[in-house]
Formats: sequence, structure tokens, C-alpha cells
Amino acid sequence: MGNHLGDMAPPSCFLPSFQRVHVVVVGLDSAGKTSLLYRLKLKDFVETIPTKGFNTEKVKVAVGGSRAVTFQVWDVGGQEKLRPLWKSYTRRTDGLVFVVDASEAERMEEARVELHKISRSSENQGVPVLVLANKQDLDAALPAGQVEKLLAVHELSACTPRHVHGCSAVDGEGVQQGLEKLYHMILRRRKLVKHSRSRRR
Ligand SMILES: Nc1nc2c(ncn2[C@@H]2O[C@H](COP(=O)(O)OP(=O)(O)OP(=O)(O)O)[C@@H](O)[C@H]2O)c(=O)[nH]1
Ligand SMILES: [Mg+2]
Repeated sequence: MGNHLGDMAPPSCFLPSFQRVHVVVVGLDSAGKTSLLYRLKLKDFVETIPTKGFNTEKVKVAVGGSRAVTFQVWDVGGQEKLRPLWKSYTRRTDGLVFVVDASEAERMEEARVELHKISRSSENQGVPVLVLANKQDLDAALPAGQVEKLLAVHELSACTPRHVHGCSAVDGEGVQQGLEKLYHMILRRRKLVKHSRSRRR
């Protein structure tokens, strides 16, 4: 799996805006971004190769009750040389997913720097952030609360809605619940933006 540069899903613009969201998945190389994308799409754990460009898929996510929302998910390569490209994918996105390999305590500082850099970029001001503490199936995985501390999530800008969730692409635990949280943060932000626009008129 991976590197399907031309594998673009058809647009979902025929759906009302509350039923479709655009999210970008970033994070260090080998964090599990592509595995999570295909866990969502295929409901299975698939073998991946490092992403050189991006993958994108349209996936349906249950967001409470019988409601399903279409997520256009963009998964971008996390190797150091590719990180300067993240910004071009996150421009005008509804939400950011930052994936961390929770079993790699020694890379938390590197992850912290990248998380803060991407969420601080001017276009991402106020964009909701879901941090996925992936690989919870491994014994060495730090729990979500500890990942939250090591990434200094509380130091993100006050205008950035955020949530940290543990998950595993291997068994799918926590993935859907994390995205559901992200969806509700996106909805809340859309309402606030709409409200402030109507007050300005
Ligand atoms: N145990 C375990 N391994 C995982 C999990 N998710 C991904 N992996 C493994 O971690 C390695 C990297 O996974 P990828 O999904 O390719 O990582 P990535 O973040 O897309 O990496 P880049 O494309 O290089 O940015 C692979 O060997 C995966 O099989 C998980 O939840 N648990
Ligand atoms: Mg990848």
C-alpha cells in the first residue's frame, strides 16, 4: 500500500457540508499514518511501505447513532525531507490528525517540535487537532495521557481545539472514536465561524 499518487477519490461535493470533512494526517515517519488510513478504508491491517508522496481515500466514519460522515483523508509522508510539504496539504483543511508511535519514547521530542510547528502555521490557526497515540497494541506503548504531556499539547494555541486518543492500526482500537471526536470539534468550529460571520454582517 502507499504512494498512489494518481489515486484520487472522486469529489464528495454533492454531500451537504456537515456530512463531509477534509482531514490531513501527518506525523513522523513510521508513526503508522498509512496503516491507519487503510485500517479505516479496508477495515484491516495492511502492509505498508514508506510514503514518498501522499495517499488519499474517501472513508465513511460513524459519528454517533446511525449517522455516517464522509472523510476525505490525506495521508502525507513523514520523512524529514518531506515535512516541509505538509503545509501545502494542510492549507484550508477542516482538521489535522497528528499520528505518533506511542512505543517510541525517544522520538517524542522530535514529534513535539513537528506538532507545534504545523499547528502554529498561519493557515492552521484554530484548526482542530486530533493526536493519535498509535501502536497501543505494543507493550512498550505509552498511554495517551503520557503522550499528551510529552507533546506538550496544553501549550498549543488556546484557539486550537485538540484531543489526544490512544489507538492501534493493528486491531483498529480507538481509531473510529478518535475521528468521531475530531468531527465534533470540526462541527463546533464551523458553527462558531458561521456565527461570527453573521454577527459581522
Ligand atoms: N504494532 C503496530 N505496528 C504498527 C501500527 N501501525 C503501523 N505499524 C507498523 O509501523 C510501520 C510504519 O507504518 P506506516 O503506516 O507505513 O507508517 P507511516 O507513518 O505511514 O510512515 P511514512 O509513510 O514513512 O511517513 C509498519 O511496519 C507498520 O506495520 C500499530 O498500530 N501497531
Ligand atoms: Mg505512510
